[in-house]
Amino acid sequence: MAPDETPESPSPEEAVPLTGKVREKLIETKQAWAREGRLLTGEAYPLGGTATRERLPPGQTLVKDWPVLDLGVQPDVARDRWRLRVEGLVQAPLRLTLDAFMALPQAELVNDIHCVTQWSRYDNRWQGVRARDLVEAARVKDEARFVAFTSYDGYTTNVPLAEFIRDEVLLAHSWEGRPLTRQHGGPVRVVIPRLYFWKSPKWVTRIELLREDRPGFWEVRGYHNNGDPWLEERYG
Ligand SMILES: Nc1nc2c(c(=O)[nH]1)N[C@H]1C(S)=C(S)[C@@H](COP(=O)(O)O)O[C@H]1N2
Ligand SMILES: [Mo]
Repeated sequence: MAPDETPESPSPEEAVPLTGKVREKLIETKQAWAREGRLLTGEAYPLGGTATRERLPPGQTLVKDWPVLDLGVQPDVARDRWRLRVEGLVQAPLRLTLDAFMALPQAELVNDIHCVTQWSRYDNRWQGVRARDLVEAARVKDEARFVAFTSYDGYTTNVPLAEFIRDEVLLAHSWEGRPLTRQHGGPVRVVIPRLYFWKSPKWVTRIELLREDRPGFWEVRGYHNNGDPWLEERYG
């Protein structure tokens, strides 16, 4: 996709179609693995991610490089056309340009990431805006309980609001001091390190605060709705 073809940030009424040629075969394979329970070790740590002292979740292998995983479509989102909407159950909906986003309080965080396909990568240094600060700026309403994300490739995922506003959750624009590359979700991606990495949308454009949960792309294809790596919540 050429830079001037940045898709419009979708409006809430629109269902976002998956853009371009997604890798149907890959999606089918992953769905089949979910049905069969592949990759499960059966050795979940009973306390789960918020309390365990184990750094590496069960069944995971450490990698030094950083694999790229997505549906095979990497939208080319021009920096001046990127928009982030925060809407739904909020008193002050946001529609931010990248400049406005960069003007929010900035944070630098180091954390580990864990992909459901069994790789983990330690000590990723991100720069960006804390999810909590963003949610506060939008003045979330009391009845909001869940968050749904939409990305420029049409990908969706979901988390409880309580997971999203944890200290270590970030909307990252940079990694190791450099702007996040397109393949890893630039200009801006979400990073939710305590959950499997499919819960961390790349090329994010919309964050909706909801009363009821709304399962996303992989969640409706057999992946676990919560996705705690220490509980081995791969499939659900
Ligand atoms: N928009 C979007 N975000 C996405 C995905 C995707 O296909 N589209 N894939 C998810 C999955 S399954 C993983 S493991 C991580 C991979 O991120 P990476 O390519 O930066 O390693 O992104 C997640 N976020
Ligand atoms: Mo993944």
